[in-house]
Parts: sequence; C-alpha cells; structure tokens
Amino acid sequence: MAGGEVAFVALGANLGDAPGTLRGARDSLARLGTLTGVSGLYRTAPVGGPPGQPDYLNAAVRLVTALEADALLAALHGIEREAGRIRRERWEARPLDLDLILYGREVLDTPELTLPHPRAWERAFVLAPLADLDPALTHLGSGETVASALARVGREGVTLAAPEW
Ligand code: A4P
Ligand code: MG
Repeated sequence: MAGGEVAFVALGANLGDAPGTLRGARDSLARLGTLTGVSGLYRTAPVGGPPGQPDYLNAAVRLVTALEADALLAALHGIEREAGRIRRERWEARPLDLDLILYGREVLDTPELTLPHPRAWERAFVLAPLADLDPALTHLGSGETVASALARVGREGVTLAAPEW
C-alpha cells in the first residue's frame, strides 16, 4: 500500500536502564518508517510473571511502515536483541519487550504472530499509552474503543512518569 500501513507498537522495559533502553528503541522504531505518534512514558506495576519483578516503564508508538507484518515483527525482535534480551521464561523481567498491537486492519492467528494482540484491550499498561495516541481506536473484534476499555479495566498501578521522553 502506498505510504505504508499504520502499526501500533507497545514498548515495555523493567530491567537495566529502562528509560535509556526505551529511548533507543523509539529511535530504532523510527528507522522502520515514520513515527506519527509517541505516547507518554508510564510507570506500571508488573502484571503476571514471576513474583518480585521491578515496576515496568511502558509506552506506545504509532508507526507508518512499508514493512509487511511478519517483517515488522522480525525487526521488533531484532531491536529486542540489540537491547540484550534473551528469551527464557514467559512474562519474566526483561530489558525490552516490543509487542505489535495492531497492524492496519489485519487479523491473524499464527504461532508467530497474533493480530490484534490478544491481551492488549485487557491491560491498562497498554491501553493508557494507546489512549495518548488515539483514544477512539477500536478493537477489530469487539469494536470497543481504547478509551472505553481503559475505563472498564481502570488505571490502577499505572501512573504517568513523563509526558515527553
Ligand atoms: N507473538 C504473537 N503475536 C505477537 C504480537 N502481536 N506482538 C509471539 C509480539 N509478539 C507476538 O513473546 C512470545 C511470542 O509471542 C513471540 O515469539 C512472538 O512471536 P515474547 O515477547 O517472547 O514473550 P513475552 O512478552 O514474555 O510474552 P507475551 O505473551 O508477549 O507477553 P505479553 O502479553 O507481552 O506480556 N506488566 C507490565 N506492567 N508491563 C508490561 O509491559 N508485559 C508483560 C508481557 C507481562 N506483564 C507486564 C508487561
Ligand atoms: Mg512480548
């Protein structure tokens, strides 16, 4: 498609220099296309995973990219690796997690890639940053907007750390 597809990417980090890692990831994401939106930076209580994890920093960006969804996911994994991520346990603490929340209006369910991201509309640490980008954005299945999903799940454990970062 001319000009590219609109993708929403969620960023999370809870090990090491999280703000520095997230800034580096934001700059790497900008090289995959054009960033047309950057959310605030949120401090969030960990959801799931092993006990005793540090708080996360979370954010989200809107990216217009010429990459296909699978190539974009591979690029996200490359950026995670550059940040020193080694996959061991699901939901473990990590220097960087990049999740593809939406890729245009694509609906996909393969072992490598599920679109829209299946848990995004249930998680305040994704919804609060998304609401900065586009509160009227709708879930492709339910039609629920980001703003109403955030009102439904609540903002508990999620605080704005920095509007600009
Ligand atoms: N995968 C499938 N669909 C996607 C997609 N849309 N975007 C596959 C990204 N990856 C997708 O992911 C596991 C596999 O999912 C990948 O191989 C990819 O091909 P992962 O990043 O290796 O593992 P993960 O992140 O530990 O698991 P998962 O299921 O992605 O977890 P979530 O749902 O991302 O949750 N609490 C707070 N406060 N903040 C957080 O950011 N993040 C998580 C991770 C848990 N708790 C959190 C946070
Ligand atoms: Mg992930």
